[in-house]
Order: sequence, then structure tokens, then C-alpha cells
Amino acid sequence: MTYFPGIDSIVYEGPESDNPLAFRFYDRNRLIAGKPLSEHFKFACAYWHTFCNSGGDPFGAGTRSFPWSSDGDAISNGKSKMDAAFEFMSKLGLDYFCFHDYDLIDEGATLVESEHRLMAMTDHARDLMHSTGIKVLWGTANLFSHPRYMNGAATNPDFQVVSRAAAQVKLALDATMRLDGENYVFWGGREGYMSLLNTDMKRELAHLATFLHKAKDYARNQGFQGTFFIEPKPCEPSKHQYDYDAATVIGFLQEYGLDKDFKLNIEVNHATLSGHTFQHELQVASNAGMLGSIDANRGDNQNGWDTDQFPNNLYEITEAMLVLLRSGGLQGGGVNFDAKVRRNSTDPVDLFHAHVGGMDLFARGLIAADRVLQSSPLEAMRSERYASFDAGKGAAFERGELSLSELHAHAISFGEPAQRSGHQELYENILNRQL
Ligand code: XUL
Ligand code: CO
Repeated sequence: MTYFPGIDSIVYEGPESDNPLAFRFYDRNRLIAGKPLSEHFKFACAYWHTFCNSGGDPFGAGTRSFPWSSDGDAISNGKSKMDAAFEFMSKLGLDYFCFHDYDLIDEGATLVESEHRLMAMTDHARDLMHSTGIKVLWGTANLFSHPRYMNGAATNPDFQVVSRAAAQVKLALDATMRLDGENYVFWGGREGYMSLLNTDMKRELAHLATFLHKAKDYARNQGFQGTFFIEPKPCEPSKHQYDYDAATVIGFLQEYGLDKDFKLNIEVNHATLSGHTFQHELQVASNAGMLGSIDANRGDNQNGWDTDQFPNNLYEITEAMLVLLRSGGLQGGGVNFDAKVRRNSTDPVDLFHAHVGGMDLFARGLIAADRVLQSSPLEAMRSERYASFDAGKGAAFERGELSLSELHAHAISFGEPAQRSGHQELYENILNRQL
């Protein structure tokens, strides 16, 4: 059975190709900084957007009909969706996918039934993974859609809901481990509050930390060696989400002793919603040695919500790839297209166009960033700005050896520092020239 007839395997044809279903930049074996592009990115498909989202929005129904059957029971529906998913990923050359537990199959009426369903789906996935070579970048639990989580999951004021969420995470971890998932994600969509008036924030944060510790301990005891990622986002659906941005999450992980096992999954549109750039969030994570993974997408400059559009901004992605190359790559994760085609993009081929564009964009950005680092003066100019710390008193300051009084004495002997331009426009031009 073919779900995407008329679409062949998508291959690299080079920048001159006029075939819309070909890569112009993503040559998976091309070496950049000593590593093939496919390894830099570990591109992943987001199961939820691509195979579950029929295009509904708060104002209207779904617009897309899927080419697989949904007339059978939950397990047979889940299997045909999964067969289509693997055909899609194979044709695109996507090496990985990411999933929520109930993307794979509808939640059952009870936890026991859900576990049974997840076992059936992971059996099926194992077969397909074996025959295609496609792997799991990360799994996660959907702790935000069901009404029981309306007041939060791990941070719910009711212990019974917290424990119900923990049970669900156990099943999602089991499913991820059965599929040899390389990582596991926590995105806390409802871990936050709608009003501080009814919220004990300190207590909720402590509950969240305990919850994460117990999940981590369980998985480690089962032999899971992957990384746990927290995915920051400032709001939506909560008015305020506790995992607001990278800096907030890093502080939380350090405060509660989770920083050895957890790293960050940085999403473009979440970064911009929190008032930062994507590259800023990557840099903050990288500074802490916690740049784990990326959720690729983009927002809309005129909208203040999470539009999850496919990425297409070369300048933004090239700046991001500079951060990535400087920090030696992602720690354990990859680039997951947490993005959806627009509601009026209703043909199956639109899903292919979207991913081809995203993969090509990241490849192009990485190649350009590598050129900036290797054959432009940018790195040397940036280092030169800090040259006064490389020797003498500046180096002593960096080592923490100068007291405030010694700094005072130095300033008096040196006199007024000369003005030194930051040359921002020149840096911008250098980057632009490599695009
Ligand atoms: C929501 C979001 C999620 C997470 C996984 O904004 O990004 O899809 O990536 O739960
Ligand atoms: Co995401």
C-alpha cells in the first residue's frame, strides 16, 4: 500500500535544480567541520504535526484528510498511520522522529488499556524501524491535552492528578526505551499558572523537581542512558509557564540538582515568544554546557503566538548555526521539525515541500556559518575585541587575581580608555556576504 503515490525518494540535486521535490543544499554526506550534514542535524519529523494535525484552529474545523484509514479500531488506525509515517520519512530521508505517547495511538479509557495500546504500537514501530533504519530522537508524554491536566500535571495542586501524570510518564518512558529512543523530552505546557491568586508557586516548583527526579531515577534504573531535555516556553497554554526561557530552566535545574541529567531543547518560536532571539537561547544553553536539541520552526513577526511555521529565515538560521558550530554541536539531540503546514496547505505534497524547505534551510545556514568561521575575518575580529584580557593585567583579572583596589590603581595609572567601535554593521555585512 502506498500512501503518497507519485512522490519518489527525495534526493540532493544541487543549487541549480528546478525540481521542487529535491534538495538544493542538504547533501547528507557533505562534510562540514569534519562531520556529515546528516550527523550535524539528525533531522526528525514531529509525529504530532505531520500525522495527527488535520488543520483545525479555534475558528474552524480541520481541512486536511489523511491518506490512511481511520475507520478501524484504535490499533489498526494507529498502525496504518504509522505505515504512512514511515513511508513519508523514508521518502524524505528523515533519519529520526519524535512523538508524544498519544500521537502514536489514541489514549485508552484506562491506564491499563493505554499501556496495552502503546505496547502494540511500539511492537509495530520496532518492525518498521528495523526495516527502514529510522530511529527515535525523543519521546515524550502529552500532559496537556486531557482535561484532567487543566490545572497542571506535575504541578497540579491535586496529588491524585500528579500521580496520574507520573503514571503516564512511566508509560511514555517505557515506550521510548522500547524504541531505543535517544532522548526524552519534558515540555511543561500546563506546568505554570493562570493566576497567582490561587497558586503556591514555591510548592509547585518543588513538586516539579521531585517529579523530574523520580522520572529520571526510574529511567536510569531501567538502563536508559539518553539525555532528558526540558523545552522552555514562556506561556501558551498557561498564562505563565515555569520553564519560561533557557536561563530560567538552567537556574531551576541547578537549584534542584538536575543539571547532570537534563539539558535543553530550544525551540525557535518559543525563544521569540519569550522576547529573545533563537540564537540567544542557543547561546545561553551552550554557555551552561546544556545545548541538547532543537525544535525547528518559526513565528510570525506580526503575531504574538506560537504559529509553528516551517523555518525559512536564512539570516536567523545562519546566526543560530554559528552558535551551534562554536559549541561543537548538539549534545545528544538533533533538529526536530516542530512545525505545521498552514491550514490551507491541504495537499499531502505540501508536507513534503515544507520539510524539504526546512532541511535545505538548515543545511544552507550551516554551510554559510562554516564559511563565516573558516574564511571570513569575523572570528578574528571578535577575539581581537577581547585581546586586552589575553595578557598582563587583563589576564590577571580573568583569573580573579585583582582586587577592587588594584583595579582602581590600574585605572588611575592607565587614564581614560580610548574609544573602540563595536563595528556592528561590518559584522552584519560579513555575515550577509556568506549567505
Ligand atoms: C508546544 C511544543 C510541544 C513540544 C513537545 O509548543 O513545542 O510540541 O515540543 O511536547
Ligand atoms: Co516543541
